[in-house]
Amino acid sequence: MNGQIFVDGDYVASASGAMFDVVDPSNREVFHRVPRGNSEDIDRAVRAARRAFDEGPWPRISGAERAAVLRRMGDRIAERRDELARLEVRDNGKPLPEALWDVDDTAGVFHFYANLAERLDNQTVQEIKLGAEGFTSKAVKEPIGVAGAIIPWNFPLLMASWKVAPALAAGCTVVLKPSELTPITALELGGIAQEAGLPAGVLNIVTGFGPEAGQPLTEHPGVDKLAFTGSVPTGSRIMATAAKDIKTVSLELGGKSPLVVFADTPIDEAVEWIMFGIFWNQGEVCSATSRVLIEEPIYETLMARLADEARRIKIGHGLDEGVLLGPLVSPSQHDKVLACIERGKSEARLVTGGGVPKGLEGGCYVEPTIFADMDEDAWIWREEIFGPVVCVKPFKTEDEAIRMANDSRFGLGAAVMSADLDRAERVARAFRAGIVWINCSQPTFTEAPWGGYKQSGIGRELGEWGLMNYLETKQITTFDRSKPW
Ligand code: TXE
Repeated sequence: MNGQIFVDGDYVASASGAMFDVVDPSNREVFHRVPRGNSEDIDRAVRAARRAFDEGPWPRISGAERAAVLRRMGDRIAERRDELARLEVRDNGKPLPEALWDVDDTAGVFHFYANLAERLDNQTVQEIKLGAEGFTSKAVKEPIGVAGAIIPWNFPLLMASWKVAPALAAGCTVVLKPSELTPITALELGGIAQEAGLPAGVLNIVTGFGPEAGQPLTEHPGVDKLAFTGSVPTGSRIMATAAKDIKTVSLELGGKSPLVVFADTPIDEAVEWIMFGIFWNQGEVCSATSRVLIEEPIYETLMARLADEARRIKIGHGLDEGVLLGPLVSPSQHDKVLACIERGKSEARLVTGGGVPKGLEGGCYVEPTIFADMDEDAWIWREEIFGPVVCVKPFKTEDEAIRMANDSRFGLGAAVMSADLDRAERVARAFRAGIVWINCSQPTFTEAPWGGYKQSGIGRELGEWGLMNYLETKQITTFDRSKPW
């Protein structure tokens, strides 16, 4: 928390010395200031990363050696669990138990990729059988180079780990640009890397705004690969910029994920997962199941239960005991979500919520909000809101549910609930989405692939798929004259 960027192994002052405010969304007060990084800072960071990659040793040491550093980073994060979680609550607003969860997950991600780095030592060379006499061939996995990582504000530390840990495991070097709304915990990763013995230049962290720091990172010729999580318009801009010099990109973008509930689902379970699927992390979750489709026989009963449960959610400061819904991340997101809700009121029936909770007007709070009776072409049904707002519709048949669920430009998550597992599996296969949950919504596992179909993104993070993002495949073919031609 020293107001400096992290470049070439040390916290240093930014080029311009300019700073920007970090706001606590529970009271809209400025509680910290961080450097307003610009293209000069990015250039310095990319040069450091370039040197650390081109001259090594990081890409050339064994996976086991890299694993030891990653493991120490994970250990250090775990040791600082409470402090990092409290910083996250202050910066992002989320309830402490969820922030603790994030920090645990982050440590887990570093440990997981430490194991994969170790395994890489035996997996980098694959012999290939050729049909031609005299030739032998092999495929060799190599780190892709310098990775530029641009991340959002909904899981500030965890999103950093989803990119930094696999990139480091692969042998890449990294320039990380955290969201301007939540820069603090990601910036702490610099000190954690230092303590873990990560060589200078392998991880660099520049705070700043999208156009001033993010854009120069996407444009920089020294960057080989861009990994981005955020909105569709920014993802599209990054992809267009990357196209100029053919950088590899992976994108994890927005969603409007459906949750289909069949009438044979036990009502209590349906209530539990629908609520968690949209109200967890204030609904600021790319895979939030924000469109709920309920089979007609249980529609009225389930709607009544949902409205009742939504009204009972404890809203408040993330550090207060028993709070399930904290403030949204920032005054601008607060304004945006409230404007979405107003638009929703003009095209749907407001079942519950729809405003700022009484007594909490000083912070960026929004009531858990449920809309019903909208048309399928209603804006509120189709567009991502990224707040605690869910739209509910009834359906009559399995085919109709699948059609409505898939009728979206997004395809990140989708969920189905039914006591009939054959049907659930059938529907799961029919979804056009990258992450599908059966009889639950949202549980996320470091071992399993994460990413979207359609406009929800390109590529997969987490698991071994996340590591592949940071590896190139090289063909080495040898001709042996002594063998028959
Ligand atoms: O996103 P941006 P914002 C959605 C959600 C939210 C909306 C806007 O609907 O309401 O996006 O949020 C950096 N070149 N999601 O404005 O702009 C920026 O600094 C390079 C969904 O925060 O996508 C930040 O670090 N970088 C999402 C990151 O991009 C640029 C999570 C994300 O910001 C840039 C967040 C540029 N030109 C928002 N402009 C999810 N999928 O989880 C901005 N950035």
